[in-house]
Parts: sequence; C-alpha cells; structure tokens
Amino acid sequence: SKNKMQAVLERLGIQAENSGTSTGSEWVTSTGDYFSSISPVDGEAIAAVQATDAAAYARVMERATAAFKEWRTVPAPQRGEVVRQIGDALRAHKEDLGTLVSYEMGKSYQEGLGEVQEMIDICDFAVGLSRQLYGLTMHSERPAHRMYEQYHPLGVVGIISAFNFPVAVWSWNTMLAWVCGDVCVWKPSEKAPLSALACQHIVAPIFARNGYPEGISCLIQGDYRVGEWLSQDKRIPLVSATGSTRMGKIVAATVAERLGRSLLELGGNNAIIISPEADMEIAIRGALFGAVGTAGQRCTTTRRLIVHSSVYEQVKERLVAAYGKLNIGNPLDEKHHVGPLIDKEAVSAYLKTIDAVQQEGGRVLIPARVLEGPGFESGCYVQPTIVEAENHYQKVQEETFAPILYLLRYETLEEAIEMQNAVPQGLSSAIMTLNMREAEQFLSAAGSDCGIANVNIGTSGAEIGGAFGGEKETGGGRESGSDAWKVYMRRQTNTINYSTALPLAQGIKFDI
Ligand code: UN1
Repeated sequence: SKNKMQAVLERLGIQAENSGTSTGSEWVTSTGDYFSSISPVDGEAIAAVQATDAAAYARVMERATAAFKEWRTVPAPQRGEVVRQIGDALRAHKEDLGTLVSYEMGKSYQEGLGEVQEMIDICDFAVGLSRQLYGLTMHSERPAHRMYEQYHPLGVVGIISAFNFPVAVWSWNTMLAWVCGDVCVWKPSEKAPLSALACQHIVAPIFARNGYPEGISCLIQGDYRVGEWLSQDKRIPLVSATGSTRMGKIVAATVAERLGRSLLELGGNNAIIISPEADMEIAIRGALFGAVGTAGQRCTTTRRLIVHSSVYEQVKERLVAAYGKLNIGNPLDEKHHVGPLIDKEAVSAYLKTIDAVQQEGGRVLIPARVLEGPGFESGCYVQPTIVEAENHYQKVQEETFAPILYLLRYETLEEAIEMQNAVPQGLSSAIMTLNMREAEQFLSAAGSDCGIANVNIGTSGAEIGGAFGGEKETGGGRESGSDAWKVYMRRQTNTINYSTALPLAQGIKFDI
C-alpha cells in the first residue's frame, strides 16, 4: 500500500520536496523553510513543502492583480466553461484526491470521496450560476429614467482554509469567485499542504490550456504569518477565512482595519434535540454520524445532544451500545468508521477537555483513551466518547475538535431550544421529531438561532445548494450555494437619463 500511495502522489504531481508558491503553472522560488506534511494515519512524513517568503508573495500578488484585469473582462459564461472543465478534471481525479485527503488529514476514504464530490457539485452549481449573476431593475421616480443594479467582479480574493476540509472549502470559494470574475490566492492549512498542491496541479493546466494568464489560481503556503499578509493586503478586497474563532477574530479585525470585507466560517457547537416523538432509529443514527464522523473534526460535528427526559435513558443506552460497535483505525481501510485526529496536539486537547469536564461534574460514559499498538503508531487515534454534562459547563460551551458528545437533558421544548441557543456559536442545529408543531417551532423566529437548522437530519453533511455558515461566533459568513456569490462581487447602482430635461431626485428645484 506504500507503493499505491506513492503512485497516487505521483499522479497528483507531488514530489518529495515541493515549492509551496504558485501562480498557476508557474512555481515561484522562495527562501522559506521546508515543512513536512505528517500523516496522522501512520505518523509518516508524506512530503515537504517550502513556505512562501515575502518576495514570493510579492510575485504572486503582481501576477494576481495583473490577471484580474484580464479575467474580469471575460464573459461570465466563458469563465463558467473553465469551471466546467475543472469539474471534469475533479471527476477524473476523484479517487486519487479523495485518497490523498484521507491519508493527509485522516478522514475516512468514503468521506474523502464525499469531500471531492462536494467540489464537483460546487463546480456544477457555479457553471449554472455563471449565467445567472442577476441584478434587479427598479422604477425610477424621474420620468424617462432607467435605474438598475449590476454586479461586477470584485478583485483578488484571499482564501484561508482549515485542515478538516482541506479541499472542499477552497472550491466553495474559488469556483464562485472565478465565475464572478475574481482571481484567488489560497493559503491552505499548514496541516494539509499537499491536498492543496494537488488541487493546484489539477486546475492550473486548465487555465493555461484555455489561454488564460497566470495569476487566476494562486497558492501560498506556510503558517499564520503567511495568512496575515492576505489580511493586511489592501489589494485584497475580500478575505474568506475558515477555522477557529480565535483565528477568525484576528483576521476580521485586521481586514476591518483597512475596511476590507471578510467572510468568516468559524467554530460550531452544534446540537441535536431529541424529542420523545422522534423516530428513534433516525435519531440514533443521525447523532452517531454527526458526533463521530470525521472523528469529530467537522465544524458541523454534533457536540451536544439535548434529549427529553422521558427518552433520555433509552437514547443513552442505545448510543453507548452503538459506540461499542465503532471500528477505529486506518481510515483508508473501509471497515473502519473512525480515523485519527489530525495531530498529537489535537489528542492532548481531547484529553484535557475530558479531564476538565469531569472536574466540572461531567460523567464520562465511555472511557476516553488514546489507542495504542499495531496500526495506532501515529498516536492520533482516540476513543470517541459520550459525557453526561450540563449546558453551562465551560467545556460544553467551547468547541473541542474531537469526538466528544455531551448528553444534556430537557423537559419542555422551550427549554431545549433555549439550551440549544445558549452557546457562543451558531452554526448548525437539528431536531428529531415527527411532531409538526415541534418542528415548526424549532424552525420559527423563536427557534434555533443557527445558520443551519434541520429536521430529522443530523447537524453535519450540508449540501452545497444551500448557503453554508452561521451566526454569532461562527462569524456570520455564507459560502457555497444560494446567493452567497454576491459577496464575491461589487454592486453598482446605475441610473440613466434618456429625457431632454434634468429632473432631480426628491423633487428638488435648482433653477438658475
Ligand atoms: C466544515 O466542517 O468546515 O456540512 C465544513 C458538512 C460539510 C461541510 C463541513 N458539508 O458537514
């Protein structure tokens, strides 16, 4: 399987040592340090990437700003045609890219494929969208005047992405930004630099083959300092950042200082309410995948279960039994449900959280532990666990990127909704009920305060057709579907006078 992985890397254009800076087909030399991508699957260094230095960044921005001047004049449907070709290329590379994502960040192979499928889906969405970048027309109050608004390309879009969806989140941003006429500079997580390289190798030849210049798809690599260049750069009107709330606050403040726009996709603390009127089969399966999928490292992961007291014991028993059947191990082996955490830091955060929540009074139902022995050499595999807790506990209020599920109890639906909302984050939420009144109450103005609210579905696994994002400390941004494209464009209101007079708005008289 070592040879198989080597072949995958080769097909994706990844060498032992790689430049981390690219304007498309051109790879820019840098004096930055090389850093290794370590697989949490087996603890092996997969390959090394050179960090971007200031001169290489300058080169990228020179190319990107020049490319924008050309790309913005290409008709949007022609830009869509390029994205259509990118979607085809992703289809051709689906297994390889899914395998690399799984190996580099540790999600199951099925989820790796699912992530590439999200990329393909957003390509298709963006292609259609390229013919639908609509503005409105409105009636002018002045005679023989026409008024409308239109959307123009915005400029260079900076993208900062996280390790957990190392390729999909980039594509949600870039595919829309590209059909909107923007050019993109991507700073991927330093924990998943190779998945980003692979994407660049897939898209760059397509821009070149279609005769478009370097600079439309740019890549820079390194730690948060490289990301700061994007946040501080006045030439970048929009920075889209996915990651922790801590990071998001810094990015938001830096971008706001120069009055730029930011699109933030930050932490979640997602809950499922399980009503006594739930379909229990669906409730348990939804909670299980939501809590342990991607080893609890999705921003949409189910972190809290708010269970009605009349079904609490039943839910608890069934969940504990289901957790007992989880196969933990190499995520590339399809018999395993749960792979590793991203690194040892994440493992220590998992252990610390368990300790702290116990000190607050939490009761751990499944002993938390780090798996040892053959197959677990990386030290990143942990036992998914369930903790009986209370909503106000400090640890329950925080997002720990690990498979820790808090069980909470409620009596009335009002109380359950209040608990669901009583956390700093506001990304995803769900209710399991067959009672229409309960479902509608949950979705009403007095219901869930999250950007995503589901009925009889878990909190994760959103489709790209709907805008994705959340409120409060989640950052307020919306990516992917619906009308999220508007953030990647600048809006202009146009009024045209075709009369022989110059009537003023608001009926103002100004005669000389
Ligand atoms: C994320 O964890 O950053 O809804 C994104 C989901 C996926 C995306 C998650 N479609 O779980």
